[in-house]
Amino acid sequence: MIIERVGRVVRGLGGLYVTRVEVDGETERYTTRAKGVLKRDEERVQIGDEVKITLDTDIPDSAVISEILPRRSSLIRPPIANLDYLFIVIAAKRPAPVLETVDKLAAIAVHNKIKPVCVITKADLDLSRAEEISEIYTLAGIPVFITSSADGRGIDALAAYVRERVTDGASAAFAGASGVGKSTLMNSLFPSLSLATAEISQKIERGRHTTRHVELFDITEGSDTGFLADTPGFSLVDFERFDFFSLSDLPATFPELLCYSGECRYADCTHVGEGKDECAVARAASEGKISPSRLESYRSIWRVLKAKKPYEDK
Ligand SMILES: Nc1nc2c(ncn2[C@@H]2O[C@H](COP(=O)(O)OP(=O)(O)O)[C@@H](O)[C@H]2O)c(=O)[nH]1
Ligand SMILES: [Mg+2]
Ligand SMILES: [Zn+2]
Repeated sequence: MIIERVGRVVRGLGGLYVTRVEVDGETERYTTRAKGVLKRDEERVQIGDEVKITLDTDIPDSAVISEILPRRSSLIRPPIANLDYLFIVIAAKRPAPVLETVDKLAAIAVHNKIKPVCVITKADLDLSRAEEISEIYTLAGIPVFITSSADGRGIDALAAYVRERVTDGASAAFAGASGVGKSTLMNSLFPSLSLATAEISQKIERGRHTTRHVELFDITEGSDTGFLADTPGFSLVDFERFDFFSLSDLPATFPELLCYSGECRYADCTHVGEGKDECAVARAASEGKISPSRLESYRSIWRVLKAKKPYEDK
């Protein structure tokens, strides 16, 4: 008998996909192939996709993804569809915090209508730096959690936030540079996940980059579950090619700067080269109403997008 089901792609498996399906309150997982057209670049199946699968109950392993349901969002890095929350992870120390990566990820999230949340890890190594970073993102209107998997700080508060919001099919991913402690943090939040971390991989003498693929995990049982993804860390080089949106999309991704841009002297103020006399955004930064580091990131992204050739501007 041929049947059709709707489910969510939770994992890639060497060209195949694991699709999670709810049937009468029971969770089933099918290893599925993608129909031919769903292997091509633009239409390629992504982890997080809601899909229709077709299978013949008389033939084992016959499940095929026949349709991708409309996406709420789709990211390139990390490669994942239908995210509702992006937890942007930065370490207070080791590796040294680079705020521009946080700002780029937050911009990408906002552009894709995904809610950004800033999570500072390793507060045990430098609490005062963690607090400084926290102030920057609080001022930017982004929720912030200061955590340490070493001493347990902030873990319960973040777990409660995740449990309350990432439910009923909602999904969230943890993203950030390699080694900031994403996998360790997810294990602290939800011990049943038991994700591989650099700590563990050193013990078993493998390489340091332990999270290689995006995978969605259920965080509760049944149909009201939320999904949580660990993602491979990226290097700063990945961010050099900032090909996620165009220059005209940039202002809306820094909402707190927009509050002041109406007061700039010239309507076409870029907030990049202009001084405090002309630019109300520069003025607000000098007065501490917005964080200078956020404005710096804005300017740096602006320059990258400005330098792109028009045909790349999509
Ligand atoms: N001191 C300290 N080290 C941590 C903390 N969280 C993670 N680490 C260490 O940071 C390293 C990288 O962690 P991992 O979770 O694999 O990072 P990922 O690449 O972001 O997934 C490991 O050696 C962890 O033990 C923390 O809160 N405090
Ligand atoms: Mg990891
Ligand atoms: Zn301006």
